[in-house]
Amino acid sequence: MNLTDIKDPSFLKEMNHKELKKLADEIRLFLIDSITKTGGHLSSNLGTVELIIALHYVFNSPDDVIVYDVGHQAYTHKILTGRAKEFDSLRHTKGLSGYINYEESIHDQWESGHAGTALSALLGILYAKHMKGEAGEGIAVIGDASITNGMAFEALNLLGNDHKTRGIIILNDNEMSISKSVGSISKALTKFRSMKIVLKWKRIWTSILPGFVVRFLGRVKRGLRGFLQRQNIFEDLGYMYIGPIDGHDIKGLIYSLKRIQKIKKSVVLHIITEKGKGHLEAENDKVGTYHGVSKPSNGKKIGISWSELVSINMVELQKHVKTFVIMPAMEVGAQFSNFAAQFSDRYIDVGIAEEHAATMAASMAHQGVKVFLPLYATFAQRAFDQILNDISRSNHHVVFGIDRAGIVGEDGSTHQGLFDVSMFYLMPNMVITMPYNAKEASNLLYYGFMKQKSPYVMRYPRGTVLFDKTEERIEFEEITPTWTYLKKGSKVNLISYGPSLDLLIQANDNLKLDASIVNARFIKPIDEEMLHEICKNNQPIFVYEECSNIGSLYPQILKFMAKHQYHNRITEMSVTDQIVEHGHYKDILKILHMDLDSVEENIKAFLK
Ligand SMILES: Cc1ncc(C[n+]2csc(CCOP(=O)(O)OP(=O)(O)O)c2C)c(N)n1
Repeated sequence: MNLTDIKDPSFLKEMNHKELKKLADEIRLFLIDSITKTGGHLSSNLGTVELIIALHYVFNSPDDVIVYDVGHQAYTHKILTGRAKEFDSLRHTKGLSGYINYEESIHDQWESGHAGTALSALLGILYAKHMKGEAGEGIAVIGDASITNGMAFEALNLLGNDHKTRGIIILNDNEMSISKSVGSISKALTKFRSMKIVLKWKRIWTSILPGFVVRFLGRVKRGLRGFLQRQNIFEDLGYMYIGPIDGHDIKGLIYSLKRIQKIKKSVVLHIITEKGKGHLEAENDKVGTYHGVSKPSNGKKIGISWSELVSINMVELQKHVKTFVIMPAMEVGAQFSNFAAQFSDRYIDVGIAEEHAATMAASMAHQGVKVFLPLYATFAQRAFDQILNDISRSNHHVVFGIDRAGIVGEDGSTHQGLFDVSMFYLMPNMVITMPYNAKEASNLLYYGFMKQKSPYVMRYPRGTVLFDKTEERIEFEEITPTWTYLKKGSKVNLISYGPSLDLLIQANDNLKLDASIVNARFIKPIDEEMLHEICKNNQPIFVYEECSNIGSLYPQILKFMAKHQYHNRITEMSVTDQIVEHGHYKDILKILHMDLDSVEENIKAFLK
């Protein structure tokens, strides 16, 4: 069938199992073809095709609400709810979002992007339905890694004990987070999976053995299932546990979901799926390379990612000081596999557990261990309290690598790294830095570990940085916690930090400004000495920050000027109290009026 003709999922109800299976094959081919062109979450979506078809076949969305944890595995849901024709714009500026998106469809009823929220959302939906007197089921799809999240357990704890509220949890178990799932819950799930072998053999027994033997083996199977279920954490928490079943068998999925419709209790349906199914490399990927793929680029990649640069530095740093790395589930994105392999005794992947990671880091620091905690800026938000209470309040020397700081591009509003400066700024004792280039990254990291005694943040963006790893060597130099001039001029002071400084350098060159360009690499605390020097020269001040300006550097400079009665003209460019959608980095800068043209226009207007 032509997938682009689909308007809503009602057509599925008329299809038989064979036709549904054919549809699954077509969707899978469509996904592979389209994601490899646009980029996007490949493996997770290839693993959920049959499940989502079965869910929309059995239930009636939007009256029955289907919630997807993270929302990165829901492309089939997008196709079945009429969005196939927009897939060529997936993750592009003003195009289809890569996640569940309220604006796109009435069938999208829970946006998240961050892992572990689906079960709390499910409870919210069920309680709201009850209060509004609305009929309809609530179904949450959650992966085996996301269900280990603290938040997921907080919701599991409540729903299982709530006998008036009935929710359906589909545990989509592919043994993978982005990389391999970690921890004892993952191990326990592996134990349930052994049931799958029993289930697989059933079809063979029934075809070759006499009836009385089949009946006997059926009893053994039920006994075995009963035994495993009794030992099952979900049963203990008050759920009916069903499974594990093959998550690629549409007929079996429909059978189980229909059975579940008749059960009054909250249910956990455990399905086994294969991440990347139908794409050979993605199926065999045990590292996580195919979890999300980028669109092919024809331009030559210049430099390496900031993540890789930091990871190379951390390896090199071990020659000077032993550090421990706590990694919350982002080994591949943070490019730490090499560190993990070389220093397995100084490294732990703690899973999707940012809050746990922060508190664990605090307690290791309290024991005198030097700890590195890499967090994507957006996921650091999850651990706000732990960072504030356990690290900042107690002044523990934890070094944070805040990755994907700034506009992240294609992942969009749930993933933008625009709030970390504000978040860390308000925390006492916290030092916040951002390197302009590769050399400065080495030095700031070295400073953070060797000179600093307080919690210390080095933030870096998603893009690339000039560094030739085949030619260049990492060398650490001692630096002072001060700002630097990239250039001294006499007409205006342009202040920024990180790679954004390049925009100011270009604007200065293009406009022939004769500006002083100030690298505020220590965002907190500010370099008061240099600020006095800058303010005393009586020239105007222009501040550029690729983050929310609420509680960022600019207001600190204003406070400093007010305190010391400086009256220089001053203005800024930054992200102002708003949500920033997905799209190409450069497009988003333009939309926000923060691109080079806008910088030049603003500076010209300011200096008139
Ligand atoms: C709070 C938070 N931390 C980290 C991530 C990054 N992340 C996105 S998907 C994912 C793995 C999810 O694994 P699982 O739940 O098993 O689903 P699968 O992709 O395997 O289907 C991670 C770690 C996130 N989205 N949210």
